[in-house]
Amino acid sequence: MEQIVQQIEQYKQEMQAFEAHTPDLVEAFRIKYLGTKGLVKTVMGEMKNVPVEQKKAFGQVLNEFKEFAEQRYALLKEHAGEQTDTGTSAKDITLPGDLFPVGTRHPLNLVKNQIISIFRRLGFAVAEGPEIEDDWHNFGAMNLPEDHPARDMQDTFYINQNPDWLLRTHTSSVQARVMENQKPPIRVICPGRVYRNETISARAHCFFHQVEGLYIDENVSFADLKQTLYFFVQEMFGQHVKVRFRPSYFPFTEPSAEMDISCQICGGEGCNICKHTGWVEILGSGMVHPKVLENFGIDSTKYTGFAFGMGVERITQLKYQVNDLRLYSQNDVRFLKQFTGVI
Ligand code: 2NL
Repeated sequence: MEQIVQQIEQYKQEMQAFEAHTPDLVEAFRIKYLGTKGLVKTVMGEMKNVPVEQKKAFGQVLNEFKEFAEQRYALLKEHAGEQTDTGTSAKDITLPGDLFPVGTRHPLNLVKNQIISIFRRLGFAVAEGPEIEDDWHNFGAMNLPEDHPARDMQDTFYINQNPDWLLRTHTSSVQARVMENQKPPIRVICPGRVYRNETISARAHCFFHQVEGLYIDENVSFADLKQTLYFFVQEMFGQHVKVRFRPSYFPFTEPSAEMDISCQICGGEGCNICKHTGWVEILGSGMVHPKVLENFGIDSTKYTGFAFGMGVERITQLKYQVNDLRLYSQNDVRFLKQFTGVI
């Protein structure tokens, strides 16, 4: 087998050196290598002489040889005529060129940009921060007690222990940095990737994308929270959307509430997406806990604030009916291409 492999290598070198400036020469190449009595066919005939245990490896060599010959032929064919000195070309150079395939924006980025533009109109600035955080900015400052389950190794990816560095589990850490560096009034949203140690499935992933928001000033009330978030979903989903708030609990807000919108799939009639309730949860929110304010030297008797956090995947799922989280990171162009034309 070694001998024949060497022979193949030699043929490949010959093919590489083969020059064909005219269609006749290209045809000669085809007959010599790819014709019914060509060298590729001849070499393939050697398969019957190869011992059984080497057949698989030899098959691979053969396939690769055949592809090489075909590619070389295609290339010669394409360039034949280009270097003729007759002054005429086989190509019509006045034809319009081939269009470049144009990519699309990722659906998560489309939705993130829409969210940002809605809050921009309400005067929110955009802040970004590191994905690797320390314990204080991710947990401590947010009023999460030492024994809170979110701090558990099972839930959080730790990069280092003592001092603790971790992959941020929410973008509250960015808002913590804003509060560290700015005085109220503060009005920011923080979009970004966050990480949680989850087993990957259609409904859970080890990373997802959040937009959190924070508004601190004098006299900021729960009514402001409700109206801001109501405005947001109307801009995002349409004027007809209904909202409801349910009491909830987060260590960093008090009181806390989750916001549901009327199901965009069935219009509130009841379907699989809303589990036949007519409502789907889209975000968590609440009035910033006084301890969180005080952690940054903000006088909680003078200032109040509201905050919220939403998952970009969730909003995208509701807007575009994407029902498997894994699609977002598989980079399958059949999925991504469906968002062509959405700005
Ligand atoms: C959720 C819930 C929430 C916040 C995030 C926040 C940030 C600061 C202070 C207080 Cl700096 N709160 N963020 C508040 C309530 C809920 O997220 O389910 N997110 C996907």
